[in-house]
Amino acid sequence: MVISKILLSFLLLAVLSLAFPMHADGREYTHTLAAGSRWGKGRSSNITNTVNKTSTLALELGSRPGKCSGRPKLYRKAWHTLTATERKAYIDAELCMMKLPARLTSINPAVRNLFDDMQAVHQIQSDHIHSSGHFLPFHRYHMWAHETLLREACGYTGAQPFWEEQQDAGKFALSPIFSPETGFGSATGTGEDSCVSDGPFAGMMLSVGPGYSNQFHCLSREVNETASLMSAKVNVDACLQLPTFGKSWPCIENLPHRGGHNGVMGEMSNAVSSPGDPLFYLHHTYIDKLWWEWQSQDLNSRLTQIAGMTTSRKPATGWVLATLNDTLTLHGLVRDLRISELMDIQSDLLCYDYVL
Ligand SMILES: [Cu+2]
Repeated sequence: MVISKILLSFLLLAVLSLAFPMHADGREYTHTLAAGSRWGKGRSSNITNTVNKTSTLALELGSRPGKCSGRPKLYRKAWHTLTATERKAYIDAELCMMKLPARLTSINPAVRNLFDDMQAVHQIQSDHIHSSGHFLPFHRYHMWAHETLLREACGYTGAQPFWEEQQDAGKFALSPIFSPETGFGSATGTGEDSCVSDGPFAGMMLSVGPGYSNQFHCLSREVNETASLMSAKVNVDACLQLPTFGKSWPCIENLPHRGGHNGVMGEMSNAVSSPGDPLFYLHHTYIDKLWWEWQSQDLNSRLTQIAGMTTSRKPATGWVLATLNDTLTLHGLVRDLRISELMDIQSDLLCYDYVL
């Protein structure tokens, strides 16, 4: 059993490294889908010898007393467990975000609405929020802001759902998340550009992206099951068993994180402009859950563990180590936060939890 898991893991990594060669600078941004802009950057070689423990995470997750006082905690659930009514409420709130006026035309004149604002704040910071110590904290912050805006600006009363990707690995196209009736529509779009053509986002056009550009283009998807295998449980387990943030974060970023992005392809595979696909928020909430599962194994030490640098490339002035004191910004969509304020999802500020 253990041996076969290890073999499977080696096999997966071998297949995937062939399918997704790493780029020297980690990412490549081109304007054609075929040419890629896929998530790259590999530091995955250190994970293959750690798959021999079974997960005991479920026992350790859950509420801690005395936290989140004064208001009800939000329980984030997997999309496939939501009722049809809950799914509709979430999609309706997302559509509402797309109708609210933009706030950040000063940082990107292409934004048309609040949904675009959320894409623009990711686009403009893409270079330092990926392949850096800020990767997991920034995206936790971005997901929390999304949830907060859905609730405060659009009257949504639920929590931010996530996509439990490991159970769909290798068969993304069959996931209920792509249902045209109760999900996000088209696993693979139509036409030369693979434009999403059914479901609530059928015909959706984006004005931010692709990549760092701002060109009117359709929301595209083109599920790739070779890439979606990167989201396999064996990889997730391997990442969660790594002993330090400095080891676990790159593993999460390189395997399940890339699996979700490149498995969906289209806009999702663009490292810079991927929040143009509403699915982005369910994907990154899942990635946030994985980080929390890792933290939950030893909260005493892991609520304060950070590692890596503040950027993905060496600045002219030299590398800077990421610290808990670093401030992250969403350009005023919600207030700036220090990484230390983002470490505990059960704090009074964040106040959410994951339902397994
Ligand atoms: Cu990102």
